[in-house]
Amino acid sequence: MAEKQDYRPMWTELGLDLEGHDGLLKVLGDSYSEVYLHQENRPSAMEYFDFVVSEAHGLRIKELMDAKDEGRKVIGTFCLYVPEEIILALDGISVGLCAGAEIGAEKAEEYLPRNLCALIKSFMGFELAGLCPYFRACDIVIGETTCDGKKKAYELLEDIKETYVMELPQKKEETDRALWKAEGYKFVEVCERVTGKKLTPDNLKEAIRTVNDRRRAQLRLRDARRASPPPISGRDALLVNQIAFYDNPARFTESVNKLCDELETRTEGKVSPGDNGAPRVVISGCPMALPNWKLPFIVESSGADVVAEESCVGERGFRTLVDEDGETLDEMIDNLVDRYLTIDCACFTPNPERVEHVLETSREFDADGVIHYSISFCTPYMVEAKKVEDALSAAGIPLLKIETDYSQGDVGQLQTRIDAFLEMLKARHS
Ligand code: BJ8
Repeated sequence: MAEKQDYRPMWTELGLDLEGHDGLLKVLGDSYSEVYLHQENRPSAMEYFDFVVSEAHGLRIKELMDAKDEGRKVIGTFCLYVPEEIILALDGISVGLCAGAEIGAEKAEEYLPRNLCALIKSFMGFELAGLCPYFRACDIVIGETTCDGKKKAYELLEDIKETYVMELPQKKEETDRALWKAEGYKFVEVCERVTGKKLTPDNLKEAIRTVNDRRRAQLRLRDARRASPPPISGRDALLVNQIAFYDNPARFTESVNKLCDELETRTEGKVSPGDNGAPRVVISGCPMALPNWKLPFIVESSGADVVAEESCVGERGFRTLVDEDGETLDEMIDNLVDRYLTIDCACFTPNPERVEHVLETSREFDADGVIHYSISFCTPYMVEAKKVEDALSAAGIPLLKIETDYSQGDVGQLQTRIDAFLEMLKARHS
């Protein structure tokens, strides 16, 4: 294996706080080892994803910096609604900037209220504390008018980095679709300005195919988890879907397909990292950005299998593909608009599709129960949990509602509640 490179000069150039960053890498390494590397019977193809995580702040950032040296632009995003195809078509590199760790929260709280969603505090804190090389590598960041916390945080981000905010409608009627299409065109203009390239039917068509291929690979991974016992742990599948936001799309797709080849063989031999007959759990709700592994780790360490995530880092992110039949730019933009409006974030009202999707996913994966996961202070998901609860209750599927943040302070309490929930699921079986 090649000798590990010294990335410190690159981090210095990016203006990172080297001491704090060393601390972050140490905490992440320890946590990764506990959550991932101690699993038994993992698919060997997870080796690629272990490598990506180990080089997330090293080799991947170097790739971004090398691409920038060649004149390409890096565009940061925080939400599934930002159409990545347009960035790719213009030879830009899209990176997800949502963060899932508590480190940096103290710095964030100098600017933001304490009682704010941990995801927002985390991405702000990572940047403000000089810990996020992705943020520093970006030429522009793209926000969106989803929840209030994010909207207002983008106003603060503008002081640090060029920020453009897409106006996302809150409903899905004809006028909202027209607004979203106009926003799509405005986004094209912004990306053309930043990249210095022109959107054409050819480059957009290719980008649509590239991103669809990635979604198809993620769908294949999703389908592999329907097996009983599942051939891969929920936390490994989550990790793969977290990495989708950072990795080179074509390389990622190839690696996921390779993993799926192995999973399909494992399924035939009933090889699984979990126990045969373990309760099957779907996690539904807020996204879990890297390195937020807290909940699936507790659930799986308690003897259950997490078989699906009804979340943006999960089903919601790849459920639907963009129609590849468009020929003119306008047809392709229409196809993008239609696909992106199928995303069922709780920021929309009304949002019956999401409730339907939780039910469908639970049935399709033969789930014994659902854990509804809200990040504390995330009003849209916390409120929508009631609709999810009612629908599941009518279908006879047990639900556990969890509200938590990125701290480890409530792990004991979560463990107790999850143990009790899993005991109840097991009792229903016997
Ligand atoms: S499409 S879920 S990525 S907005 S958890 S910051 S909603 S208070 S992340 Fe999201 Fe796009 Fe929707 Fe997905 Fe606000 Fe809630 Fe925090 Fe959230």
